[in-house]
Amino acid sequence: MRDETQAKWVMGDGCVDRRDFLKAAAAATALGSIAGRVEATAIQAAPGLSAEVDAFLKDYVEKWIPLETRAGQAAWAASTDVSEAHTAAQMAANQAVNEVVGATDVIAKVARFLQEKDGLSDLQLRQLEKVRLRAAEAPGTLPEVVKARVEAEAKQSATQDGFVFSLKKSDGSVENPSANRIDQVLLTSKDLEERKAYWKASKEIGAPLREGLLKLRDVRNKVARGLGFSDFFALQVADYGMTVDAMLGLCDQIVADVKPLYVQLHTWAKHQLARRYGVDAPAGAIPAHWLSNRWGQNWPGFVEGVDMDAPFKGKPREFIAEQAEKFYTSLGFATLPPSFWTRSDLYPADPATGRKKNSHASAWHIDLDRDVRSLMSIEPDNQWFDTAHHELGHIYYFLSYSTPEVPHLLRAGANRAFHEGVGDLIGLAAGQRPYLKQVGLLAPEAEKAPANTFLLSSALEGSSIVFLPWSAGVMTRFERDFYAGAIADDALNAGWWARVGKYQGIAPPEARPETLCDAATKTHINDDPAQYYDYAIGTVLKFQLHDHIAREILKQDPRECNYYGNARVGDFLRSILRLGATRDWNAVLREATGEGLTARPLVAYFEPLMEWLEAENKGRTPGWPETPEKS
Ligand code: X8Z
Ligand code: ZN
Repeated sequence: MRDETQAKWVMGDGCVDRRDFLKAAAAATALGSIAGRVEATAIQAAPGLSAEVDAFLKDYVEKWIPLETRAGQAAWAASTDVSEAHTAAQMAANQAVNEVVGATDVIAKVARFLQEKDGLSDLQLRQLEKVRLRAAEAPGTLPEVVKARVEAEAKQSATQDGFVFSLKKSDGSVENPSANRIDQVLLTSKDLEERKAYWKASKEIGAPLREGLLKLRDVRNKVARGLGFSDFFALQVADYGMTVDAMLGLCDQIVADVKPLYVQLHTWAKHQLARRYGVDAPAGAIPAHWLSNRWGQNWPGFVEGVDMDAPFKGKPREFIAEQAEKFYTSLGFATLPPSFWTRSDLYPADPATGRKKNSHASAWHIDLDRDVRSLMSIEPDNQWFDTAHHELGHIYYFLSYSTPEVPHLLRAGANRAFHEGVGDLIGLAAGQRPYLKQVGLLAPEAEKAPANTFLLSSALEGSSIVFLPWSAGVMTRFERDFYAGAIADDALNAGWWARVGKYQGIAPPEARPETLCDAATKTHINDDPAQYYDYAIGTVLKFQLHDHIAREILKQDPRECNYYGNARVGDFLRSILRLGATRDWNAVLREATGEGLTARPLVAYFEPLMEWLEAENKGRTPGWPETPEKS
């Protein structure tokens, strides 16, 4: 989720880093940069501490919300209409909010409250933890560094969102393809030369982003270290109340859990594509330009003879988002506020106007209340159908916890992965055959296709099996190593492709020069940094919640079920969403499903596919050589 206000606002108990924070706050005090409150602090709970904390939180929220709202509005303008003026306004608005949330007296008070914490309620502690993590993003103890971060982030976004792809065609003409157009060619073209040209064009954006990313790494790390985090990656992970090692362990486990199936899919896909392109299947890795996604993060459009886009052709462009809303309202959610429809930016910018906008889908909670918006570039096809359900999941989450019961500071997901998982879950539900058939969106061939064919496309597309080595492996490991300083500045592409090769078994079509930066072609690396494991965990959660809904609520087969119109499914979801971040996420998950986080339902969902793939792959050498990670 690219959400300027909420992305970094997820609760964890953060106990490990809290100690560092106290040390850092005390050190800052000793240096005279915080009015000497920390050392003067009594360790026992002072009488009236709870009232003092309440007064502090009230004052903080009153100052913060209007500024955060203005920053959200400015960021929205900058992302939907790239211009120097909008970038400048975004920087000014972010600077203003940072001055409040990172103020030295906020840092000192929170340190004291968390030290004296006895007698404070869980809800108070959770809010203080949010304040602490937000201050750590912009500590007033390092004003120059915070300012440099604001500037570097706004500039990087402007460079990214204002970039125009360019491609020299064989007839000498130059095409400026949109991101949607590149994706369409990679989805449909059988001409390997054409595919390579579009794939390479999609990577050119890395050149202007490379220097900015290095600068961002340095300022983000400086900011995070200011309050005692080991680096910026550790600060982001702290939102889960987990250490970096625990997060990496969790991600490694996810990769390991899906590896046997991924290897079979990889082998099958490589041979299938070789046949499609009329060439021999290479030994080992799949060439990146063979795949239908710019990063190989999912592999749609594989199952031949089933045109999942056909049911959407010719529909009005409003159809996709309206149909997605209908799914939610059928579960008992309210219709979206009218302002969602008037303020959102849902369709590609008209090239004739010259307006440039961010091309990646996102959901925004501008005022932490009813001003919710989505930025998309919807085309009437199956991928945008899935993405629209994903984005509306964020929107309905925002609306569900924007109630008087949930303090503004806790208007966030149970954790960030919950936020990603919810809309994905509805995307999964809206992709099930019984529902598609009910609403006339099932391609006729898909109706007749054997169950395994449908399961195969579910494993390859969206956020599913193929997505996990990418999200839990490549993205997570690259960003962690990048912020930890384990990837040399002049070896960013080497470091990137070493991880792509290791986890995804994908290789570039030709050597990648270090003047480019293929990692920076992925929007999250620039503007949603060190958080991509959210999507991996969200994927695991999605299957866990889906399994529970199908078996326990609907009493249907998880692979062929229909949530549509079921109020009990809606009640179950709302029981999670309405909590926001007021409860510990592990407890929320256990209470909802009876189990902690587990990939068991995900693996079980695809079990029948394993046998089918093993038979298909008989006689083929599976997998690829896993060269050790180099940077
Ligand atoms: O960025 C997104 C959403 C917006 S929160 C469209 N996703 C990741 C991506 O596109 O890389 C959803 C799945 C993974
Ligand atoms: Zn999302």
